[in-house]
Amino acid sequence: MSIVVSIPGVDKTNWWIEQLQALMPSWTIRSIDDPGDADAVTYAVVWKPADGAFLPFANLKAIVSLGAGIDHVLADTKLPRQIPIIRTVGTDLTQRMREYVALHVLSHHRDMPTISANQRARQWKQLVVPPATDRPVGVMGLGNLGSAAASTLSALGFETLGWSRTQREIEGITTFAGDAEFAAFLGRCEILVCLLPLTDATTGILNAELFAKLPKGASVINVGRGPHLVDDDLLAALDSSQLSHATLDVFHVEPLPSEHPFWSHPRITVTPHIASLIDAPTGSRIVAANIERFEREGNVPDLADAERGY
Ligand code: NDP
Ligand code: OXD
Repeated sequence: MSIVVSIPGVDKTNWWIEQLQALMPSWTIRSIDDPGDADAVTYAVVWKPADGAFLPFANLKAIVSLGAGIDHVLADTKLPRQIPIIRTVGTDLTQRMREYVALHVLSHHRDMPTISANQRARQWKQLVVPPATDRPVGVMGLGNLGSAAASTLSALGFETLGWSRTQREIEGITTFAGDAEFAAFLGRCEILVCLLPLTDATTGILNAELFAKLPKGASVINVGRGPHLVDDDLLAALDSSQLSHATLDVFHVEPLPSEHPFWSHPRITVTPHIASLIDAPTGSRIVAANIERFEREGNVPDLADAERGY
């Protein structure tokens, strides 16, 4: 009965091993780089595992993604496709995402970037913006995180819209579904939040064509994944003032390379993939509970659908 942990960075790996071991004393929990008896390994707990990371483990029962997204697991070209993938989600993840989305939507809504620039220039300019009730904000992706973010925005008073693959009903949110309703949704979003999973269908979805469908001067917040965004299309849309601002938490390459133009762009806010992180003390409780339940029942509610890609 053994579990391997694979997370970039020795300190983080050790942090998770320590926390998990305390909760699961009957299990042997080791780094994937020093797994001991590979045949005894039945679970792998991972964030951005190396390509082929699972090949040594013939008796894996499940792979645990240390996050809501499973794209980093599916990216493995040698992934044993039949192994179930368990997502790690929970109230902390949802709460942190609610906070991040509220913070940045409010910042766009009240034009904080301009107010901060005015302060640096010692300029007293009173900007008048509409109340939130007259500011339509759209959330792409209405899953665990998107629906929580949308409900938070609605509670703040924003006119809130949401778009998903299949039709969803969420109190206080005007919902749209699928390709057929995408343009109608986009046409109303003055602030657009991307909380989609990364799949073949959503890669590159934040592109020139989409930006052109938003009201002129709209802003974009990408908290999904870096490859949702076509970087050059964003820069062009900001240059032409079709978009006024973007907040980006996720990038094609992370950490964002120091020479990347996003770092110094006056109308881009960069955050280092911190919208909603899972910490080991809380996250390990969710991981341990999921593994123990999977052992007992062969299933957990947080199982991802690898065919669907999320
Ligand atoms: P869920 O799987 O719970 O929800 C995904 C949502 O996206 C669903 O509403 C789904 O539609 C919708 N969706 C999927 N594909 C499409 C499509 N082709 N067209 C329209 N809608 C689509 O995911 P979570 O809410 O838990 O997480 C979403 C993503 O957020 C993660 O995959 C990850 O990439 C990102 N994330 C980022 C973090 C950060 O710190 N920046 C932290 C955590 C997650 P339907 O409802 O019809 O299935
Ligand atoms: C996640 C993330 O997928 O942190 O949970 O990005």
